[in-house]
Amino acid sequence: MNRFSLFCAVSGVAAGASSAGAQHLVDIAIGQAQGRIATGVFQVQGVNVTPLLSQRVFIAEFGQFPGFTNSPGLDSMVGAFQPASQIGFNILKALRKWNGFAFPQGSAGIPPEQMQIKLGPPANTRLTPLTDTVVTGFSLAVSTGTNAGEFHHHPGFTLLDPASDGLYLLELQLWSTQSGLAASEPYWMVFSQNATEGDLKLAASWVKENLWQPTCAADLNGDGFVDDADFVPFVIGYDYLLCDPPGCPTDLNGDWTTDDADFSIFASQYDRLICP
Ligand SMILES: [Ca+2]
Ligand SMILES: [Ca+2]
Repeated sequence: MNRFSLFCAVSGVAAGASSAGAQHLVDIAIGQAQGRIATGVFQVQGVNVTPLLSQRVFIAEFGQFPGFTNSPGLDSMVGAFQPASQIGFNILKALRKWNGFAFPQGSAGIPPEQMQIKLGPPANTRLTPLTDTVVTGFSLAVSTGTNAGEFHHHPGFTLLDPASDGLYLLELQLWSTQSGLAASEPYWMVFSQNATEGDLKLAASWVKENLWQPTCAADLNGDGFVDDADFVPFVIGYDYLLCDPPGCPTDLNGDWTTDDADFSIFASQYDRLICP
């Protein structure tokens, strides 16, 4: 790729992307892709913000209050969903605790502590199960009026006693009451309770490699193809180099930077065009 084509790719972004609106850059971006809800992150593209719906592992840190956080929240672009429809979540598995090497997936890896997810009235409270069973979560409304079609909420996550320091893993899924819109693929949130940033990143990379196992990570907008629409955000991530919370779709090999190693992966998937 020569510098001229890089310049064209980047300068085309500002003209083509939609208005930034009021999205929270640190939130989990959600939208529709290939007939289902998809998760990702927001990327700054010039003066605009665009969701990259191709991230399924997110990091979070307790501590707004002890054992509590409501960040990242869930946010979409205006018009992303049917106004007044509801989007809810499911807890897909029991909580897991990092053992320094892995989040063990057997029952032995389930800690005695549970995590609470809550927003609004008491009925909107759920606890992680103590076995690997699905817990149907509560749902929240997609906006009407000025920001019609935007979904932006911040459920609170509380680690209950006997909470201890370390890293916890939550496996979730989103669903919608919008006709014809299928539930999301599973996504994962890795929570730090006084863990180091290095350990948090190590654990999140483990989840990507062992649980998510993406087969077409270079499809950054989640449309099933790896083409020029993905090259534009890849170049922006490459120029920026670093990854920010809650995740980094352009870091294709999970080392928390976007560099030449990721470009090699991107190029090989770009040549293939269609995701497997
Ligand atoms: Ca794509
Ligand atoms: Ca990388």
